[in-house]
Amino acid sequence: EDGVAAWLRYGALPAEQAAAYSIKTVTVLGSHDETSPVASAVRELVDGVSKILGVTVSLTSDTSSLSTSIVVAIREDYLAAGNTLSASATDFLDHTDGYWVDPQKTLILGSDARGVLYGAFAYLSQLAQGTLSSTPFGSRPRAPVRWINQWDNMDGTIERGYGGRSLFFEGGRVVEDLSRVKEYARLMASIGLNGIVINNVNANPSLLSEECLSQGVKRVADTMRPYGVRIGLALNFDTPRTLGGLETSDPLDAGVVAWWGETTKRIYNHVPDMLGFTIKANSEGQPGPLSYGRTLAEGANMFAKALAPFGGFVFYRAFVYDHHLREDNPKNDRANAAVDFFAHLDDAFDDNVVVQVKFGPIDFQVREPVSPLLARLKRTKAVIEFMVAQEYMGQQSHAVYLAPEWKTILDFDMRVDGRPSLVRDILSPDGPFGWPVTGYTAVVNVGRDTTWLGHHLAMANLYAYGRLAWSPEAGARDLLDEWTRLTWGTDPVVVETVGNLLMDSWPAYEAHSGNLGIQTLCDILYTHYGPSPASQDGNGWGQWTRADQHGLGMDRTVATGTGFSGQYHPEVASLYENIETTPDDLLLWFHHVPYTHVLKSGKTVIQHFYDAHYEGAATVQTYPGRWEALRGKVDNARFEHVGFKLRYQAGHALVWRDSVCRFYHALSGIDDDKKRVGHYTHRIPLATASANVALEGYSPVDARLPEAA
Ligand code: BDP
Repeated sequence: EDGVAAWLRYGALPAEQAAAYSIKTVTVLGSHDETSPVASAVRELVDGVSKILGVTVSLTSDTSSLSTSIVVAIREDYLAAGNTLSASATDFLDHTDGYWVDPQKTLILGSDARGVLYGAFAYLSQLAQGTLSSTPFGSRPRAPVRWINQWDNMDGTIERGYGGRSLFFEGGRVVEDLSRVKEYARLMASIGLNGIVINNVNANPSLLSEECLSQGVKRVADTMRPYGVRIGLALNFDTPRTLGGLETSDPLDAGVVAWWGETTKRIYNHVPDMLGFTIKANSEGQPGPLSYGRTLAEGANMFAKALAPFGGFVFYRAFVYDHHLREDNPKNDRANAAVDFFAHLDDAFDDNVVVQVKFGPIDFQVREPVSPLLARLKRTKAVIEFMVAQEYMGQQSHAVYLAPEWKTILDFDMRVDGRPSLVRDILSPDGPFGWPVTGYTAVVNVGRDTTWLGHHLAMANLYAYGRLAWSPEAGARDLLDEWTRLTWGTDPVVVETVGNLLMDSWPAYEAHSGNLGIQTLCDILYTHYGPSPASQDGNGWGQWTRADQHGLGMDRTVATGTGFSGQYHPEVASLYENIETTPDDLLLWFHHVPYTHVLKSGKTVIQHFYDAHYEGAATVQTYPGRWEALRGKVDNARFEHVGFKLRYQAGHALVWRDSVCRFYHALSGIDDDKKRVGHYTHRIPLATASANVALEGYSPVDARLPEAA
């Protein structure tokens, strides 16, 4: 198997289990054209049930043999045919996108067309996992916004993409063959995702050319619509100047306002159900309203007004910060930026503006506290931004299952006004702020590789993201087991092995890449990949570990530091302000301490650093052996692909361990109690290594570090 089918491979059930079903046909009530999600649901059921049960299932309009048919309907059509609904079914069917499945009657109902499709996928998922019982079940999403942000460039590259070239673009235009885009829409719908912004937030204005819109963007929207997936576009703030030939892009300039009005109308001509725009402005060198002396709200509202007649929304990213070093201002802290820039504008945004907030205050690090902005906007709606792309977490060369990290964010209580305010409740219309439009976005970097993400195991992250956006209270392990059964088969050994390995993976990555809240100690200046603790300080992009020979960590307290902890509501603020109550895993995020500071575990910070790096790397060392247990239990092609990646990861974890330990050993001058640092167990010094493969066109160079050469 090559992986393209991902979790929709519909593996056959063992014959004795399949024999328990007598399904022969699919029947639809009501009439639906080919582009309706109901038609997609039917196609999916015909294909999926046939493969899972090893029988030929077909679509029928004959209603005389309903006992062997799956009946599919939108609630209205079901009622119009003289049926009634139980109260429990109504609970789910009263909500947009909700569904109700009665396996005994093989009945799948949706509150709307999309709900029918979600119900069909839920039924197929349980059927394929072998977990379907006769008990009826229903579900409905906690939030209306369940989106993806692709960072695809029009030249076909993907910013932070590690799974091949773009599915959407090549050579400055939308690709001709959109078959993978259709497959992507199927995958999205199967986990409840309903929107996608198809281009990079560092946006190319030429996307808005008439040719690109009419020949390309429209086709993408048409391809994804039958799966209930609507598209949005990321815009470049300066487009009126760079594409429109105007002299300015000032959001209060009448000509600029008119230009965006016209442009928006042009887009809706081609894509009448477009979601809206995602804007990255005044961020990392991108122009924005501040460049014209206007407020961020004035900038956002300009787009909002252009979109309002069409019912569209502006997703305005809160990722606004100054990336220049301000050594003269010790309180300058990138973590403060989102609240500093946005909180005071809470009353200033139009109703169809949604602020898009990265989950942590910095940038998708291996550990971050929740962005305080999520509890500081009240009138203004917000969505959270996660990242399925593992930009800072091994970039899909490493297997790192991210759902446990996302759960630490979603389950966190922000204590707004002293009351329970879990992040996952804030991100729901029935939450404390009652935002009618809120929910989830994630940066996803699927590409043309048959693995989608470059690593078969990385797909667990995409799966879990979609399922959490629908049901944020779901458990990370439960979602993982579902994904494994669907992707690798239902053999309990497979489910157990994959599950245990991936549940170890985020803690292990944190342990060997930057623990105690110091964040991912990767090369911070561009690649964001391998270890580079030295690059963290002395630049404006960095996260400032503030490490010197005495200690490390960033003092973000109100009393003596950058004041960041004061951005939270009082109970959370005092938790982090006080070193005694700050959890160890965020200690160095909030406090600067000597290397000899004693943790709650009784260990010093530096010894914990050494131990965690060795333990984390040791865990990763076990992955190839654990994976080996699956030989013959999963298909060979995917088995080998993952095995290769895990062996690479095991090696790279040692590079991480040694690089970070050696750096802090040299800086602190404090020895490892266990005398490991500097001894590089399991590593073969380059000087003694001999090549066992002939590499044509390469010649050896002396790559030893200067002191060793
Ligand atoms: C950073 C990425 C950069 C993105 C930026 C963003 O390194 O490539 O453009 O985020 O979110 O993490 O805009």
